[in-house]
Amino acid sequence: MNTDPAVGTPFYITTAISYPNAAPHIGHAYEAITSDAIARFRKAQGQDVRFQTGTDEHGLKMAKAARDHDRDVADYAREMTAEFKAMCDGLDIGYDRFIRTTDADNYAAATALWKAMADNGDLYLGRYEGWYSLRDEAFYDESELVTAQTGEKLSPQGTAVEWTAEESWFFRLSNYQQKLLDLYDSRPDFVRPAGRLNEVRRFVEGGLNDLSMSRTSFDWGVPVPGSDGHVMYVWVDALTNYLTGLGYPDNPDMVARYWPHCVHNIGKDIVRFHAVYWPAFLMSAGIDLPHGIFGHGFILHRGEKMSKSSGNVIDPMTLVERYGSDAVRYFLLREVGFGNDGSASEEAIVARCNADLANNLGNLAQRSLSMIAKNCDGAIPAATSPDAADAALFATINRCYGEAVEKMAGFAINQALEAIWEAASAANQYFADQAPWALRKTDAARADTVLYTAAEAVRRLAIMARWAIPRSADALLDQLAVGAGDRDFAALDRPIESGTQLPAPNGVFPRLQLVEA
Ligand code: ME8
Repeated sequence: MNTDPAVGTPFYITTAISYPNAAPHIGHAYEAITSDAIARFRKAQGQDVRFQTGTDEHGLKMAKAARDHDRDVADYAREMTAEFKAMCDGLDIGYDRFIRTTDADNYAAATALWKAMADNGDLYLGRYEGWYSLRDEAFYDESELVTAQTGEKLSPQGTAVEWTAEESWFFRLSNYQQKLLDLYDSRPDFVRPAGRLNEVRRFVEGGLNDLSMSRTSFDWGVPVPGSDGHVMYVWVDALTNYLTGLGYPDNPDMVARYWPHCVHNIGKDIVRFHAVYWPAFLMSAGIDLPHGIFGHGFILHRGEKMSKSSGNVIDPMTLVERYGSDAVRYFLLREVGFGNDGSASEEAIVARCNADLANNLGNLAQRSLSMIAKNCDGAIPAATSPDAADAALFATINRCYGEAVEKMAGFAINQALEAIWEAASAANQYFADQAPWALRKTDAARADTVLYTAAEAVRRLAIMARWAIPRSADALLDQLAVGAGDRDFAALDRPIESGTQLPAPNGVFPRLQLVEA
């Protein structure tokens, strides 16, 4: 599969922006980690990458959360946003911008987008009467609702809905049905994985109602230009964030550079907003469409949906404190098929990380580097006695690297890691088979060569895995005295030099112990 968007072009990846109505949960962490991993991988490939995440601070849900906490909504949003930022920092999320929808430039961008849609004749004033879900911040058609056992009407996502009647601006979404269907036909990769495109297509084929675009019953939002008392529907200024981050409308060069190569990494529950409403808004405003949308799955707790009422919400920061950021990152990236739902638990994190990090990559690094420290005065030995086993190991590592590149081009993150860990296992097997501790007594030149090969394998593996486990990979590369400019994929072809003096080794991947809650 080709790299998509191609490595030669710029690349822009965005997370959904989170509602900071409550503390971040592991689903938020998962989205930030997967986006960060993709961004880091492509940077390592030499691609010009931009990465944005942030918070979605307007709307009724936030206003209600602040009221429930007896707080001023702007203060509450600021305070809670700090928790999302702290989560990103704790997980080494290397965003270029953390955007808040309350940022002044997002107001300006949402206003510009609104005016462009109005100029195109797509906005009109009317009266909304229908169902609204506060949890989803979504309007639902009567026909979409389901009836709970209690007789209560619920949204298709199972959330409570309330009857809403108020004056509202509308967007002529009904005019975009055919244009959207044409889009899905001409660009089948616009929504991935493919199953999610089918869902979207069915929804659009079922007919589109015009969309209520403003609210009058509260004022926590971006004012509708020229329409006192109306604030924009929260999804308007929320979706706008992606363009705001590129300087829209004042920086057309930046927009032109990144926007056509943008991938929105979002959860499956909000695909409709990104694959239906958003392209329709953009078409209306005369703005190009992003490259596409990736709808990832949900993280479940031991197979169960997380909810505050069940008390099973996983706090990502607790996991980071207990097991470290790379363990949380590695577990989620490796264990969950990107696009599918996945299950998390502390037992599973400990098991996966001990098997792959401590016992595999960590074991190889620890054993080879401590032998170099002890037997070679801490300097990389010379490889004067190479044989077929060394060449075979390097060939395996190269093949696995090629596979990882191919898998990442199609966003198959977990399979890319699988390939890289196949190489790590091969390197461990090589070390065990060659037994340099025994060779030391019989053939010192060959023992040195094996240690050289092992150190070089650790170097390549650390570079190959750095996008997933940046902290540990950098610690390994520090131990190999690899300079900061020699840590991208281009450096894979620049082998470590014999004679390089190494710092004293220390274990990078501690064996994790399950912390009893
Ligand atoms: O939807 N597992 O915000 P949000 C994986 N503000 N991902 C999950 C998840 C889980 N258990 N729970 C939620 C919003 N997510 C809007 C987005 S974008 C212009 C506006 C994902 O805080 C969810 O699918 O409810 C979404 O992509 C993201 O977390 C933020 O969810």
